[in-house]
Amino acid sequence: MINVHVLNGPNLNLLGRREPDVYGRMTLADVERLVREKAGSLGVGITFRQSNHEGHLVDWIQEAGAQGAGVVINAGAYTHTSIALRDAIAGSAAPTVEIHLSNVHARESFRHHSLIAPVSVGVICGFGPMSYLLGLEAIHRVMVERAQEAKPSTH
Ligand code: CA2
Repeated sequence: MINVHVLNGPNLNLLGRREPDVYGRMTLADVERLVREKAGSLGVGITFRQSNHEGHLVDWIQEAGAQGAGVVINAGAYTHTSIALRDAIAGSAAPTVEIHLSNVHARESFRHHSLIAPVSVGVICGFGPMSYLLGLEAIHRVMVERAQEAKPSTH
């Protein structure tokens, strides 16, 4: 079975409770419900976590890699600052999709640069909670393709 760890960084625990004009009214628990629903239809196992602490996110990326799982990560503001997260993604075997609720490119210039994008398979941003579902679908397809490529050919 394909397993995906959906990781959420700092302040995302506040989702739905502050800044609804930027991030919408759904809570992180609502987003988790949507992700689990979609994962059920894809037959994907989900681990869904949030932390305000960089080191926890590093530990969880390493854990996903060690388990052969994929990662969908909304690293929040650490996206723009964290060499530690970049190194964790680069050093783990976990294929990773970076996601954001907001369109970071339509916001302040300090949000335009991601330290983790170059070590991720791809980036999805600007679709609100749907970014999580698109990220899940993307990582699922990448992992299915990679598993097929790894199989010895029958002819
Ligand atoms: O758009 C995204 O998903 C972000 O990753 C959200 C981060 C921000 O630093 C990134 O540039 C883009 C901020 C997460 C803070 O979430 C809050 C949610 C509700 C209220 C306050 C903060």
